[in-house]
Amino acid sequence: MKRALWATAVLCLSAAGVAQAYPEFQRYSKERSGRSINCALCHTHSDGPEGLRAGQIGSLTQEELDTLGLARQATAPGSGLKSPILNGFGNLMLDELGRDRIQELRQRPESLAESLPAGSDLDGDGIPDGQEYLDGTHPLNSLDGQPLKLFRNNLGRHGFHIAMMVLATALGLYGLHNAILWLSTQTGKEK
Ligand SMILES: [Ca+2]
Repeated sequence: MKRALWATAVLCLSAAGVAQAYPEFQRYSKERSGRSINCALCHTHSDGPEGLRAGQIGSLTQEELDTLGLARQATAPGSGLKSPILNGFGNLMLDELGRDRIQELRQRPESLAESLPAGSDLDGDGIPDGQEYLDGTHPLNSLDGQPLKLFRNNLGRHGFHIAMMVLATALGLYGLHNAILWLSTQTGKEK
């Protein structure tokens, strides 16, 4: 029964031209970075919007389907709508660009990064969302980023703590060295 309802929903959405994903962005990111990128770049489910699993159209409640319909009509930016089949990055694209601009960018996916807000960093790892798209790393996973960039950002953030650890270690070694020297001296006196 649920499968029949899902099939009906997909047919309706397909008729409205809204059931398909936009693979151009995934393809571009994958080709540019050489990394393995799937639909989870923008979608809730890694296999994309069509199916019965969580985050796919077939699993949506009527209320979520209504929200999906509204989100698909968000042609202009700033709608504030959250599509239930998109993740935070997909919904950022929808809210910042609107559907018309996203459709336009499908023809030149290399321009997506510069179209997103330069300061937006959804996972807070210090690498902007647009750059993660170009790098082929996930903009919602703070552990997924180019190692050198993550190292540099972490060093910048935790530089003070790292300096204190190095200082404490150096002082500890200095103290240990002096303690060994003192023990050696004492041992020599006893002989
Ligand atoms: Ca990031």
